Amino acid sequence: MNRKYLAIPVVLSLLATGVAAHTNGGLLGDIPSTTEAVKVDAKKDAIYDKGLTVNVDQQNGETAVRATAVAKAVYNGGKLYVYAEVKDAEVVAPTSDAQNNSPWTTDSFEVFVNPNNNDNTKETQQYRIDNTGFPSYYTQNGVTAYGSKADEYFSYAAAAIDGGYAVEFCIPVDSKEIGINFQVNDVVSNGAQVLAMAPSKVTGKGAGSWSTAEYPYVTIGETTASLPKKTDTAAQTADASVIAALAAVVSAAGAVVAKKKR
Ligand SMILES: [Ca+2]
Ligand SMILES: [Ca+2]
Repeated sequence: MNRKYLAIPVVLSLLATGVAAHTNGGLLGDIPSTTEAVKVDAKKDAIYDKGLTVNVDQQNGETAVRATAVAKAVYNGGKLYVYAEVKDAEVVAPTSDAQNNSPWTTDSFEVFVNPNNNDNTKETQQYRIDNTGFPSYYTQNGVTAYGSKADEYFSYAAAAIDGGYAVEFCIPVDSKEIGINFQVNDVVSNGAQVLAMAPSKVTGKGAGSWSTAEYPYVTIGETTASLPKKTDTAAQTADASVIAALAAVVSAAGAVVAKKKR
């Protein structure tokens, strides 16, 4: 066969692989857009229950998962809000040294964002909050911002809850589809560490922390989410009261009629 023609299927197959790679990790769903205000305080705003839910319970490598999390996400005006509750049977208070020099060795929760879902690890951004609310932000493109230096990149909060801790993120995102990964860092007092991740269809378990091509992905704002308006609730209550009052009047009138018949 002519070499020129032989090359065509190879090129086509490479193109096909390149085009599909960003979606190979699997679609977790749509993060709905909302106009409801969300407060970054590590308390679950009601709107999160209408958001996307992701179980962060997949092992990374061969070590069985211990701590897991449930993350919920909504999108409002260019900001991705993530609220996660981490179940961790042994929450270890981080040292200042760990926070400032190796924050990945703390009991903490991470969100990785590949902003254009293009599998380019250099564009991937790592957002972390430890169980005391200490933030860290990192890219493989030369940015390391721990503690208050992270303020220019995202907003954050953490709180202790029964059986673990809760974290909440507000992350600027300006695209309709992102590669995303969630990670629980679980340390125990002897210093050992176990990770839990979001599910990846590439690995059948969790994606590697910085293996951006293994990340699952989400769409953003294809759906919307809202809460019932408070005025509607008040009106419904009022309607119910009126109906009850009318029913009482009718019932009373019926009683009068019944009395007259006697
Ligand atoms: Ca909140
Ligand atoms: Ca732990």
